[in-house]
Amino acid sequence: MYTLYYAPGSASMAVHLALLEIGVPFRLVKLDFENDEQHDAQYLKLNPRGQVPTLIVDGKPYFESAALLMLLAERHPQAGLAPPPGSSSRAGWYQWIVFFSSALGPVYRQWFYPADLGSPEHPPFVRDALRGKIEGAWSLVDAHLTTGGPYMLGAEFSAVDLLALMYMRWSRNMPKPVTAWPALRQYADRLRARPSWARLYEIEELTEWRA
Ligand SMILES: N[C@@H](CCC(=O)N[C@@H](CS)C(=O)NCC(=O)O)C(=O)O
Repeated sequence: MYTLYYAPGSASMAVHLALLEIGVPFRLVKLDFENDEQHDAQYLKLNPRGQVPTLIVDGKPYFESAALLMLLAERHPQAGLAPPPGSSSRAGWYQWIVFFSSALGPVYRQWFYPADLGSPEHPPFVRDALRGKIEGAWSLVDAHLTTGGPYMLGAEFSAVDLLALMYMRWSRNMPKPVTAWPALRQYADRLRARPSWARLYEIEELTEWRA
């Protein structure tokens, strides 16, 4: 039985979606960021960064959303979240998972957590630079989907799409949300039509950007 430590709508979302897609039993532990529960001494023993997600697998804690997606896809091959090892699609799978978690993950983190860069609010030039990086990454994905869609790996849905969906949702209140790009809009709609998305919204009690 897996245990997922999560906060609604946060970086735990992709892992939560993967568990729902797989259909395996799991236990959820919600952390209250308002009360800074992610920095409780007990939790820091599981995740020394004081962040979500943390996934307990066979009694041991692991963190980093992209790594957890890969781990789950590998442990549950029947769920079809990863193409077969050694295939060319698998190479693309690695590429896009690392792309999202390196080109978008840290930049979003800086966008939402100015304190990470030492100030309560970003000065305009930092905000513009972060915005430019995020929009640049989404433009690249939009161009890729236009010729290589409908999913990131073409015809095959995979864990990459769950990671992309989480990051797409985070753009909803940004100056240019992903829905402003035509191929990304269709891609988001396609992924948001999956039953796992509706179930996630119920469990995490989310409202914004449902469909
Ligand atoms: N690279 C990490 C980022 C995790 C992360 O930044 N999580 C945020 C929520 S989206 C968090 O736990 N924030 C609480 C905090 O930093 O105090 C991942 O993808 O798992």
